Amino acid sequence: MKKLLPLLLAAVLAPQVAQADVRITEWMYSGGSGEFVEFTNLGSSAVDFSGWSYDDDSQLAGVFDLSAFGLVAAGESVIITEIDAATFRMDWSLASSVKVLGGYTNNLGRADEINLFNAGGTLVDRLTYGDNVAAGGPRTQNASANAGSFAALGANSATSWVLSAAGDAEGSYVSLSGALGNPGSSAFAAAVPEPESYAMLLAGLGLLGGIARRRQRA
Ligand SMILES: [Ca+2]
Ligand SMILES: [Ca+2]
Ligand SMILES: [Ca+2]
Repeated sequence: MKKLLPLLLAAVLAPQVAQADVRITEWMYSGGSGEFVEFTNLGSSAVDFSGWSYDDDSQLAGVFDLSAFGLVAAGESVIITEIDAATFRMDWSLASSVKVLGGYTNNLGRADEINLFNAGGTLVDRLTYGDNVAAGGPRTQNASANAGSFAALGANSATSWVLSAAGDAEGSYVSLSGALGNPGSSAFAAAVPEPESYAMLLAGLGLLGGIARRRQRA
């Protein structure tokens, strides 16, 4: 086990980096010019969205095709919204370079779920929320929500998410239609764990291994 652990970790960590680093980074279920969801590539290399898809709480891969996002650069945030892309960009004063896919019809509700799938149909990230149900989380009506910490990203814990506020770390602002949010960027894109974080993770696992060995001896 002592020798196997580093090999296992290397095998598990290496191939997953490219897709595991794409996260749901913002959502608003109602208000403004229309609901939206933002995905951000928090990794250090581009991710090809060909064949990737989105669905709400029916959890089906392939429902809303995200292929048109193409190659999403490291740190880039992309958006899906129910209205058309041009209207969304105008409302939020976004540059034409910000990738927006409009016209999805899943219609996120007050209690719902955001599911992101890769080309193989494997779930990449999920966020289940509902301020009026057990899942919890903020009510994202006319204000979007952002993960309260880096650890909250990908954790599917809506209660760890916070509403956008003017002057927050995400640079949230009021859209022309009066909604509050920060579509098109994520403050967490600049906070990707560095290699030393992985070293800390490995050290932590080593510590656990040590505890397990001591228990075995006891
Ligand atoms: Ca909605
Ligand atoms: Ca729904
Ligand atoms: Ca954002």
